[in-house]
Amino acid sequence: MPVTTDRSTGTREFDALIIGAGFSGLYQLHCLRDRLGLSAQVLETADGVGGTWYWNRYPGARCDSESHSYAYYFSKEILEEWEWSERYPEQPEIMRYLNYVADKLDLKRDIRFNTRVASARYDEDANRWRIATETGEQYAATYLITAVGCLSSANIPDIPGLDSFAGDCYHTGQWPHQGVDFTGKRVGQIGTGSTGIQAAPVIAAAARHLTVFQRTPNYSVPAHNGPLSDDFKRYMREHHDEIREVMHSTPNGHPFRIADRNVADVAPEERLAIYEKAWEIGGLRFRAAFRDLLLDKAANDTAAEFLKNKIRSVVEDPETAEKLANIDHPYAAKRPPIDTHYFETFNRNNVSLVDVRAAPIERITPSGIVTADGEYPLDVIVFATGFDAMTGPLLGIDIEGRDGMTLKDAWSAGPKTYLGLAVAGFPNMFTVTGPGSPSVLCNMPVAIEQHVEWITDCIAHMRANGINRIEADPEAMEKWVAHVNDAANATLLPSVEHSWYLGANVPGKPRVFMPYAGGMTRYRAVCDDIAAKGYEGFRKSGNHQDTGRNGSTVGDFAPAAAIDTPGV
Ligand code: NA7
Repeated sequence: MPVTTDRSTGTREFDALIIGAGFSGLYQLHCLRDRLGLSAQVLETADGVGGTWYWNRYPGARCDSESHSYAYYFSKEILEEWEWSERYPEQPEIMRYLNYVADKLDLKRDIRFNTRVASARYDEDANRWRIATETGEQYAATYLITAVGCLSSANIPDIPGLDSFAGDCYHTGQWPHQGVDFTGKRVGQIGTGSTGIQAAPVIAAAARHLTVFQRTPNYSVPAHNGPLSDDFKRYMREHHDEIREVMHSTPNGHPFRIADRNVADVAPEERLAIYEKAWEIGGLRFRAAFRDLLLDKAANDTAAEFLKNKIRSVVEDPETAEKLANIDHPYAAKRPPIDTHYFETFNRNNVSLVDVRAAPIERITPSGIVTADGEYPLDVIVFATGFDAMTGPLLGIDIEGRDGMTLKDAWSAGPKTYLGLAVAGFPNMFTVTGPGSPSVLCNMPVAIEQHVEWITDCIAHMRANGINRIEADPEAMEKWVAHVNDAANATLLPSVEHSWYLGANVPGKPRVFMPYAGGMTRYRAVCDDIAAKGYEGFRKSGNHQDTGRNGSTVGDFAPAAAIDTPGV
């Protein structure tokens, strides 16, 4: 409920407005409304909760984090009540989970669905954020929290002739709710990232024919998904605290530790045995086999070679196998996919692979896709072409801070944030899992809980200390941006040319390594330290006695050399 509604303007006034009703928006609403007692409202484009998972309903959509770690850990009751059915949660099960949480915490009454935020403008005189929706509704609040997700802005390549296609076109991140019937259809799938690798086997099983258009070949490790045993479910129920402890003490927020050994520490036969075991276990755990896989190219080469040999051993046609295994980036330097029978799919006689790096896509016609090698007739095109990641959802809203500065202008050379949480010139605005934070390099719920709790504590601190305005100091922000760059450059991550971590998948997007690669444990410690020092590196104003240091006295962050294992 709004605190008040201004009768003359119809503006609904709140303490806090939250944009987005996914994992982060739901928890942020709970914290601000139920813990701090603020009037808070979530504005959400969709007609239900779920965020990224609401839209990503494509065939095979499943989380790559293991289900027992893909959950809120703030509530023992929720942990004890909810039971996942499989090792990796499928999209419909995640939707059931988020609806269960929203209902249990009675959140939906404070979420306005079917409401897309068009603009947010900071009114300095009133120290209020003024928000307008696409339908012209007006809102105002002291605090603005963006919970818009990192991968929610679909990227559809601008291929000539796209509009002329006579069949159906779908982007995996905007999938129709009624599903798509592929029976008897010739389907073309563009893209072989995590999404395409999940979707291809499921589409192939339903379609008359599937043509996969591959630009960059990709590694993938079997997920080994399956139902969870009763023993494992019992283990989960009885060991929440230990599981949380592992997730909070590893750089990537997953429920497993990264091995404390380098590739060079073991003999070649032992190394092979370790990789074989990791392949048998499957999933993202493979990359935890050695601690230096993302730090040392020679170490990475051993994993890359192992994985390429696996492709060759699975795919029967040698020419297809070579196209799939012709990978030129280090393993896990792009987001490493995990799969259920992806490479096996190319052994089906209704599946073919087209190398569009060798023969690029030239245009789309009414009847199919034309590459330099000729036309591929199609009834359906599936774009598994990814997202305008991290900045896309934020820049999709016209956000204007102090002195008329827009976020678009502030980020014209790439995103700049302090801790991925705040931007100089945008007071009282907090960006959950924003660029410059571990976000997509971490198991997302762990990153989300840390951010939401930090923001909640910060707002509580402001209210307890008479601070009515908090804003990142420009110098502290520049230091953080430099540290984010150093952290990335200490790893192999920025070495990949076509990577959405760098924004390279979107034409014209500035190439800046966006997530923080220094690891979640280190990041959490930095955030806690800054809060303990009275929100060091932030400018605060109000009727307060500032116990912390205002402005730019913030010290240097840990040097890049200290970054041992990146949080990927
Ligand atoms: P990704 O990982 O960005 O993958 C997109 C794929 O689409 C990738 O193979 C791209 O090739 C390909 N692509 C994009 N544009 C084109 C054009 N114009 N022509 C041919 N191929 C193209 O997105 P996903 O949805 O798979 O995964 C996103 C994240 O969601 C994932 O990392 C998880 O965190 C969950 P490229 O590699 O650019 O050559």
